[in-house]
Amino acid sequence: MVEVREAAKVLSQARRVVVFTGAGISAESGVPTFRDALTGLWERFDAQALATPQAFQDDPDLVWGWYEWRRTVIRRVHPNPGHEAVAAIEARTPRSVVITQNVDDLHERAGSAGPLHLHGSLFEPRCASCARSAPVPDGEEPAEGRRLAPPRCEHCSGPVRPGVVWFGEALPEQILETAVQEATDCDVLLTIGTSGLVYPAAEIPKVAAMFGATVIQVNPQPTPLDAVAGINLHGTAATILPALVTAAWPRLS
Ligand code: BV8
Ligand code: ZN
Repeated sequence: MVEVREAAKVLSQARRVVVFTGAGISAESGVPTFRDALTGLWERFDAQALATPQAFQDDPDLVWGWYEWRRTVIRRVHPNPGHEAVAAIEARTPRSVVITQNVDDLHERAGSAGPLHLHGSLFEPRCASCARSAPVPDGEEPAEGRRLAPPRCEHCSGPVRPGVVWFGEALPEQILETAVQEATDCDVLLTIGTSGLVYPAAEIPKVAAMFGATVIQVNPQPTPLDAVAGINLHGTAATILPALVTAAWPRLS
C-alpha cells in the first residue's frame, strides 16, 4: 500500500509522536466497540444511555453489572498486534505518548508506558459519594451478564461506581490538559480506531493538525477525521500497524 510507505517515511523521521486510540484498536482482541450493538442482558439498551450518571442513579445494579461484565471480558482477552505495534512505535521514537479513549488495560498489557486514559479505566472503581478509591472486584460475570449490586464504600458505605467518565461528566482535568499539550507539541499524530464523534476527545487530532503535525488515520471506515488526516490508511489496526512499523524501521523488524 503506497500510503503505508508514505506514512512510514513520516513516522520514521518523527521526533514527537502522539498515538490517539479508540474502541477500534481493541476490536480484534474481541472487545465490542461502542458502535457494536450490546448483547445479553443489555441488548435492548444503548451504550451511550447506560454510560450516564442518570442510568446509575435509576438502576445501579444494571449499570454496575454492565461494567463488571465488561471488566470480565477484558480480563479474558489479550492485546492484539495493533496494541503491540503501538508499544513498538513508542520504543522506536525519541518521544511519544499514547492518549486513549478506551477504559480497558490492553495498551498497558502490550507494554505501553503510561497511556493517558481520557475517559478513565475499568480498574479504578471509587465511591460515588466520597470519591475514595475502592478495591477492584475479582469476580467473573456470566457471559449473558446479570444485575449486580454495587459494593459499598468501606469509609462512608456509599455505592461504589466504575472509575470511568460518563456522558455529561467532565474529563480528568490534568489528563486532558496534558493530552492537549502533547497534541500541540507533536509532529506526528496517529489516530487509530476512533469514530471521532465524542467530545472533547475528538478535538485532540484537530489540535495536532492545527499546530502543523501530520495526522495519520487508521480505520477501515471513513470518519469525520478523514478531512483532518494528511494520510488515511483504510484497514484494521492489527493488520495496518505492524506493516507500518516494519516499513518505518525495516532493520529493527
Ligand atoms: C462532557 C467511558 C461536559 C465510559 C466514554 C460537542 C459537540 C457534541 C456533543 C458534545 C460536545 N461536547 C460534549 C458533548 C456531549 C458528549 C458527546 O461528545 N456526545 C457525542 C456522542 C455527541 N460528551 C460528553 O458528555 C463528555 N463530557 O462534555 O462534559 C462537562 C464539562 C465540564 C463540567 C461538567 C460537564 C464525556 C464524554 C466521555 C463519555 N465516556 N467512555 C464507558 O466506556 O462506558 S465515551 C466512549 O465512547 C469511549 O470512551 C469513546 O470515547 C466513545 C466511543 O468512540 P470510539 O472509541 O471512537 O468507538 P466507536 O465505537 O464510536 O467507533 C469505533 C471506530 O473504530 C469506528 O470508526 C470503526 O470503523 C473503527 N474500527 C472498528 N474495528 C476496527 C476499527 N478501527 C481499526 N481496527 C479495527 N479492527
Ligand atoms: Zn465513600
